[in-house]
Amino acid sequence: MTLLFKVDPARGRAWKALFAEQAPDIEVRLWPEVGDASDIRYLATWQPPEGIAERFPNLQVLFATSAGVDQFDTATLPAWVQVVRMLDPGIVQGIVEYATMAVLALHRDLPLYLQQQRQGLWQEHPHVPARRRRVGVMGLGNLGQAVLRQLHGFAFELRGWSRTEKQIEGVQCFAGEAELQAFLAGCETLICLLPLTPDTAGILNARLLAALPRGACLINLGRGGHLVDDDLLAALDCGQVRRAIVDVLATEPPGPDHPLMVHPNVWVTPHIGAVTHPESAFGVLLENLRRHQRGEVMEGVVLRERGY
Ligand code: NDP
Ligand code: OXD
Repeated sequence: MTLLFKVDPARGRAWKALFAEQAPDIEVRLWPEVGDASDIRYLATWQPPEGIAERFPNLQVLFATSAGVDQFDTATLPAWVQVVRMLDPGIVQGIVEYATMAVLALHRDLPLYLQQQRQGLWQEHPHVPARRRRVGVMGLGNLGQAVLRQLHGFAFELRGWSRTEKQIEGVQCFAGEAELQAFLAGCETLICLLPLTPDTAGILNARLLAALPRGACLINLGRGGHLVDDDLLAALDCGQVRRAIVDVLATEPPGPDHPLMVHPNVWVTPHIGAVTHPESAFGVLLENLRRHQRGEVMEGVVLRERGY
């Protein structure tokens, strides 16, 4: 049972050490030292190599080391290869921290106060209590729901949107295209935590932004492919969107003069919303390997026809 990691060298060494210590029966190899490629049953990676099917004829499971799997072209994989996304509790923690930081920064007008400080200005603005701020989350999966649980503690008025109907305590839930406009109409701060699929590509566009209350804020933690950059820039420039915080861009890294990088009302971070740490992710990966070895269903299996 050989598991190949194609990850950065430091993380690769950490994964290998964890397996050697806690699951020595699983042989771990680190890319590019593949050895006999026909031994490889499991591949764990963020960026897959070209031609997986031809290169690893006995591959059974492709484990993403990320929660998102849009970087994999599943159409090129044989039908028997299962694709599994990463359900690392460390990723959940990272996204909850980032989303909370971003929502609170916008709620407490931090960008404005920092700008004032640079201008030497000591000026207070009216304070709106959290219970009168409406925050919405697109994507009510592992991450979206964890973010809502945390925000519930601050008493924000919460709503969420997903493909299928949900019931979440303290959250007004909306589902599907038919309820999207009604959902958006109550999002003064909108957080995108959707997976990138053919259905969600470009979803953060002019039509969607126009459906938000005037002066709303956007936080994109999903993928750069969700956002139509020019539509956001136009919405910022006309005041429909007040501020945006984006952790992901369609092309990463962007050039230093990317219009979102230089816009005064946009904060950009370099895709650091969450980072997979071998220490926190090891338990879930090992449990899935054991499940697969026992012929059981693994956690986080991607449904190819759904794209997530
Ligand atoms: P999940 O698969 O657990 O949840 C996805 C959610 O999106 C589900 O609620 C699903 O609806 C909803 N959804 C999918 N397609 C649609 C659609 N067409 N219309 C409406 N809702 C839809 O994913 P996670 O929560 O684990 O992760 C979400 C994404 O977050 C990842 O795919 C990745 O892109 C991004 N991410 C970003 C990180 C960063 O560092 N910035 C880190 C980690 C993840 P339903 O429940 O009905 O199926
Ligand atoms: C992920 C990410 O999907 O880091 O895990 O973006």
